[in-house]
Amino acid sequence: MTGLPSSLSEAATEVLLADLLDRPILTYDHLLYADFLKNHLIPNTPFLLSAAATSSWSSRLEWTIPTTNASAGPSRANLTALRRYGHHIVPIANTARREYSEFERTEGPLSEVLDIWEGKGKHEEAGGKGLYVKDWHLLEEVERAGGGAGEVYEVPECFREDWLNPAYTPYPRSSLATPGPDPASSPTASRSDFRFTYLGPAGTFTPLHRDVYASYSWSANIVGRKIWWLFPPDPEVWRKLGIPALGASGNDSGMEKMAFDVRDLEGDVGGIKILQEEGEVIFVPSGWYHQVVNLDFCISINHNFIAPATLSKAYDALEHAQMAVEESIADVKDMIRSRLGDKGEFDVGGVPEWEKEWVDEVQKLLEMDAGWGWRGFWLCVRTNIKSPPAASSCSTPTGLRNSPASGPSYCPRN
Ligand SMILES: O=C(O)CCC(=O)C(=O)O
Repeated sequence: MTGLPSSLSEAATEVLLADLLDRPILTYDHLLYADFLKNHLIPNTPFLLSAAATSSWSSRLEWTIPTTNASAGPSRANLTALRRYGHHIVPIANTARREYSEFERTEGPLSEVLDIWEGKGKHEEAGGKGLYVKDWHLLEEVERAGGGAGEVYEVPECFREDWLNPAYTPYPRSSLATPGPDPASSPTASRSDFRFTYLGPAGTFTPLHRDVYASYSWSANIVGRKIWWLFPPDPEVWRKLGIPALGASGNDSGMEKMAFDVRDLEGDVGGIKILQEEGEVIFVPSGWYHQVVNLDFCISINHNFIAPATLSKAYDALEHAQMAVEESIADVKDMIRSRLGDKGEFDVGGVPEWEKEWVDEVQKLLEMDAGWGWRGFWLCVRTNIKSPPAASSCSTPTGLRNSPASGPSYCPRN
């Protein structure tokens, strides 16, 4: 891509493109909700939607400039068009600098990052070629300013039964007990929705991870190409990636051995390597680890979502996270009991006083650690049952829904 920085040499690009199979997963021009449900959501398998799915999006028309050089791809990024959002405070990862299991991260106005990429601003590394704007809540900011997400994109039909995001409601369902600053009082992007925009030069990347809450995600390339590695929840694959075995307790010990960048691993580690072309949308199944490298300057939009057909996965993930929190602060339970003494055994509405305090402590940490607790989970279920997000043609027939595991909203463990 002319003009914009890149941390990828031609040789590095060639290596990335080298062992790609032609279309290793199915690609559809259009996918009906019923087929999505039957063939991908419930079996939990990935697929691509072709660029036809995004061809009418305003962002694809406005944020791209057609190229004449075929080897540079059909378009290049139009950063000038993004300057209307220059005042947004965006999260910025420096993918050239690793910090523990993440990158060094800062926040700043989008206009400053655009300046650096366009050679007008200062950054210690020439052109800011490692800088990656990640998890920018662009759509929420647009809505908060009185606009509609339609000024940027339209959610593909098959992804409309989304229990995490406000695709068809005027305001984000920010009451889902997700952590983050109060949108009204903070100048920074809020954390209340799961609709993200990413932009960064060739070579910027997202390390190996799986998505929060056992959610699914879809990701659309507005401009540029990405390489994806997708790894199914298979014990043998996980072993090669250094991930503790499936079904191990919720305890995250051992995760420090997990690969950060799969390009550093030797031999065949399994999984699927996919080239996502400009305009295409990829579906990432729940619980699949994945890594992404930008081959060109890329702008992409993605949603994480939870669907009622597989609600029990989100329930299980939260239960595991709770077990991990309980294990990690087991000593706090004894401290509470000895502080309250006999008074703590006093029964309030069927639950001893010490247990109420312990449950509150666990839930507080769970919200910080897993992003939500049981209150947020059940609020999400109730909100979506009362006011379904999608037309009935795009929602799971009742008989196919997984009933969430029964029981009270929180089962204390001794
Ligand atoms: O595009 C990227 O860099 C990362 C996207 C991703 O990991 C996701 O959608 O879950």
